[in-house]
Amino acid sequence: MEVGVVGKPNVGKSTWFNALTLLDAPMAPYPFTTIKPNRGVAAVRSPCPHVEKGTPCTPGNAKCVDGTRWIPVSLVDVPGLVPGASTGKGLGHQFLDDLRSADGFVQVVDLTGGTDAEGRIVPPGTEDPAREVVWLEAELVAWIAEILGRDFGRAAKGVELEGKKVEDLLGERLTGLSISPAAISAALRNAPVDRARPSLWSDTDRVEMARALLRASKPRLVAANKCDRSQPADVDRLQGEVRPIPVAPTAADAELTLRRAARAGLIEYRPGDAAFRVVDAARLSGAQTKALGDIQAILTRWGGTGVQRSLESMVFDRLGLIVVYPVEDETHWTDGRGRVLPDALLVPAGTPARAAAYRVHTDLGDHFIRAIDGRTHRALAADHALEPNAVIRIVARK
Ligand SMILES: Nc1nc2c(ncn2[C@@H]2O[C@H](COP(=O)(O)OP(=O)(O)OP(=O)(O)O)[C@@H](O)[C@H]2O)c(=O)[nH]1
Ligand SMILES: [Mg+2]
Repeated sequence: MEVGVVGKPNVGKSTWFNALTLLDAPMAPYPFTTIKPNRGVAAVRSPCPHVEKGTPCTPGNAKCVDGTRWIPVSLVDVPGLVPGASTGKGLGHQFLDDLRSADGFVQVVDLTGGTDAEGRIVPPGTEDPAREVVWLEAELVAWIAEILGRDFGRAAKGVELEGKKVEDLLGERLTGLSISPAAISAALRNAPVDRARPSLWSDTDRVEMARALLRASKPRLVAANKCDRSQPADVDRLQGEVRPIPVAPTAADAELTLRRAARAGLIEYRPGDAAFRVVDAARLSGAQTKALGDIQAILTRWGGTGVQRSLESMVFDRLGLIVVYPVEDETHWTDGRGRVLPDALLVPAGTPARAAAYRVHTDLGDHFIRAIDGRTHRALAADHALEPNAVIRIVARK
């Protein structure tokens, strides 16, 4: 599972990425600071079941802090896209291929309207961030249309002659793009194209198909960044214009400062919170005290920096993922070595028990007999849809 961070140059993509991963991807107030993709691991919060059990947990992949699990999520931050990237403008769109494995996109926009389409600084309010959401979609669509191939019609002719389905050809062409067969079928239903005769599709049809594929397979969320220099009304206006894509205000710069200050031991701050505590005011310089004071005002005005929340909204609401905890002992919620709730997995809501078993190990999926619910101790069949925060033991043939 991976989330792609996209948008035009100089809007704060790398800052948003660094704030969530605490990495040091280069950031600067001019376009094309990022020239090759940055990959890193962020985390989303979920209540840990150890609290209801009353036993401390022994986390493996996802640390637990005060009853909250931090579940890892991969991010990829790419160079800025400009209108016309698909025809080679800016850095072109060759790096879009680094987004192939992304399951969804967070588009960072400059809510202040203070950067032009190429990422140059302009007076606030000059640009309309809603416009970049529209053209960025067009660029992503052009990218997918290119992957479908200009020879799609010719290839489809062969498929028709062999009596095969267009789904098969689409699946083949889209390999490695993290698009499920279900999403391909949904896109085919929604695209205004003649499903029976793909060999007759025009270039426009191919682009419409690409648009339907993007919409069916890659959930998006707009991070309205630099909200520290904007008003809540700006968020409402943007939301009104880009519906149904949700908009979340973010102050990435403030979040990055807080996380680095917390790492340096200067403050206590839990990402997502609307406040922090200075550990020792005497250790702060005058400039640091002033900067933190300004940031506290942002937190108070916006209820937090919004960065952690925007990622969680992407993961839980848009990608529809839930957390499940596989264990080997359904009474004590332990693995074979006695570790309590060692693993937390992110899976799509509605994942059947057997599919979750596959996520743990191929053998467990292949030899699946049943799962056992750690709370009710009831047996769950292979097709039973798991609940959020399920604790399950998987019983498999030896
Ligand atoms: N006011 C304000 N400035 C921000 C915020 N986030 C980022 N910036 C500034 O925006 C500028 C660009 O940030 P980057 O993170 O390099 O932007 P980018 O989108 O990765 O840029 P490219 O890699 O060039 O496409 C930097 O000067 C940041 O400090 C924010 O929340 N508020
Ligand atoms: Mg960047």
